[in-house]
Parts: sequence; C-alpha cells; structure tokens
Amino acid sequence: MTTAVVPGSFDPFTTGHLDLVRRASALVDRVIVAVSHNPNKNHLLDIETRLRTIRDTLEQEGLTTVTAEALPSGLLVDFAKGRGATHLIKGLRSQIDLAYEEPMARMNQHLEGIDTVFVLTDPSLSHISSTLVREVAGLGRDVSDFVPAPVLGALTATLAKDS
Ligand code: COD
Repeated sequence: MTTAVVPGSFDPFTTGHLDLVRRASALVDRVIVAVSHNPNKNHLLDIETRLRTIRDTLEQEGLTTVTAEALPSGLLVDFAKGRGATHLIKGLRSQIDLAYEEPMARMNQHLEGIDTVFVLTDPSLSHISSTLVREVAGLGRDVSDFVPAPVLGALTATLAKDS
C-alpha cells in the first residue's frame, strides 16, 4: 500500500487545498493530510477546528482514502516515516512556491529518502491562499467561492466571535 502525506497549515483549508488532496488521492492508495500547529503562530482557526472542518470536507467529498491528523512537533519526515509514507505531496502555485519548497524537498530527501511530489495548481485556483481568504473574510466579504462549506461555517463563526 502506498501512502503519502499532504502537509500544511490549512488555516483555513481552501478549495485549492481540496483540489490538491483530491489529485494526491489519485496518485497513492492512502493520503494523510497533516495539519501543522505552531504554538508561536497566531492561527485564526485552532487545530481542532481545522481538523474537524477538513474531516467533514473529506467525508462530504467522498474521499474515503484520505485522513487528517495533527502534525506533532518535530520533523515532518519523521512523522511521514512513522506513518509508513514514502512521499510528501505539495502544491505549486508559482515559481515563488518552488523557490520556497526546493530546499525543504532536498533536505527531506537527504534526511530520510522521502521524495516530494509537486502537483501544479489548477490555474483557476492558483490565486487562492489561506492568507488571502483570511484577509478577504476578515474584511467582511463572502468567501464561499474559496472554501468548502464545512470550512465556511467555522470561519464565519470564528470571525463573528472575534469581532
Ligand atoms: N492550489 C493548490 N495547492 C495549494 C493552494 C492552491 N490554491 N494553496 C496552497 N496549496 C498547497 C501549498 O503549496 C502546500 O503544498 C499545501 O497546499 C499547504 O498549504 P499551506 O499554505 O496550508 O501550508 P504552509 O505553506 O503553511 O506549509 C506548512 C508546512 C508544515 C507544510 C511547511 O512549513 C513544511 O513543510 N514544514 C516542514 C517542517 C520541517 O520538517 N522542516 C525541517 C526540514 S525541511
């Protein structure tokens, strides 16, 4: 059985992330969406909310070979190795993404022989990032084009609570 990890902050999980996960699930038998939690980072959605909304989305989309779990502190490759994964799968929106990802991919290959597979973003989704979704939603605009329905509910509730 082939297993790959799709890591990210997913704050929030967007339709771009969903496209990446769907395409990753066509490449391997099992995909683990690994949700990073950096205590020093000011996440909008807490880790429990991100996991719940990702799991609800996966269920809604019928992505039965994909699971989501929190990424423990430590090296991503150690987590991947521990789960029996042979590859990381990441999305590439632009040359900027590639420049950021390349040294990490090389380091992960060196450390544990785990290769990173890059999936080119669907051009119709390449402008979608968690950062911009947070910004647009925070300024009161509808972001239902950019996030799956379970995420939209949690995002709206969190922003209403914070305002
Ligand atoms: N369409 C398709 N894919 C997309 C889109 C989109 N519109 N938007 C984002 N993506 C992809 C990204 O390219 C990425 O592959 C993934 O979705 C997740 O995106 P984000 O923004 O949630 O994730 P990031 O950039 O915050 O990454 C967090 C990671 C934990 C993945 C990263 O920091 C990482 O790999 N850390 C490694 C830690 C480590 O072990 N370091 C030491 C050795 S390298």
